[in-house]
Amino acid sequence: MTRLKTEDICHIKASLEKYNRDLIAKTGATLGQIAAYAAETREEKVCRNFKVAVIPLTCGRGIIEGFTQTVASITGFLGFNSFVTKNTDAGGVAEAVEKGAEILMMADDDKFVAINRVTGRVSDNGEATGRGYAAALDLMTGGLRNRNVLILGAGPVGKGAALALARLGAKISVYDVEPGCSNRLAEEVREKTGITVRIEEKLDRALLVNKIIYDATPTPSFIHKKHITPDTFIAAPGIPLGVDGEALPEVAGRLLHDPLEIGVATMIYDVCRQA
Ligand code: PYL
Repeated sequence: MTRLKTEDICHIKASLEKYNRDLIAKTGATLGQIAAYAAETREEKVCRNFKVAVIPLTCGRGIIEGFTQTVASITGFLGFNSFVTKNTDAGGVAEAVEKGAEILMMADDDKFVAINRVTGRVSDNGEATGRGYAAALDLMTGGLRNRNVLILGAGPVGKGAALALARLGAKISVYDVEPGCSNRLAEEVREKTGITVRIEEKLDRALLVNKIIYDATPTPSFIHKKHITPDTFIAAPGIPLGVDGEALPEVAGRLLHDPLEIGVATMIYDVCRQA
């Protein structure tokens, strides 16, 4: 997982309205509707009475300037009363509870989680981001049932995507620089969904024959103009973007990519959806 930098996220708060309009143009759905679809619920069945506290954690490589404020701006945009605690770490958790927050969100270097301390629901950013982008891709393509989708990267996001895409009825193939990771992903998908995942070993060939691509890698600029056709669709939660600068204009209208928005929206709907 790529560690975000302040410059990756500092634009988000001010451009949420525009980003939401972009999503509607590409998928026909708002950020909230995409998150509701990914959380297998509907917008009106999400309880917005829960108060959300985002807690800065100083452990490991420490605070990312703007990270917790950006997370709170996304949950606020979705209608949740949200705040960033003044205190960090344990003090922040105590402050969140003392201020009556039912939803606690926090990230260290390895995990970013949302916790509903009333219902006990927990959502993990990696898995939620994978599922959120699968939902958005399904909407953008008009439905993935019986269509081939190439997943690049068999990490937590790629795995979350594969399980969600399997449930959407897509035909899945996966490529990872570590073939062992692809095998493990395929094994888990078969166990949980009975769906067979095809393992790709040649990246360039896989990119040339697949029209629907899911980039869950931290690798920059490996998807080139030669890989793009007028009916290419790309979901790219991976940071940095895998589509290179020359190819970007060719696919911009059929590309989904953001550093936090779809993942955070799916997390908060996961833990706030009514039973
Ligand atoms: C959760 C993001 C999504 C992509 N990369 C992940 C990342 O950058 N994780 C690190 C988050 C550290 C946050 C820091 C803070 O400001 O509280 N502990």
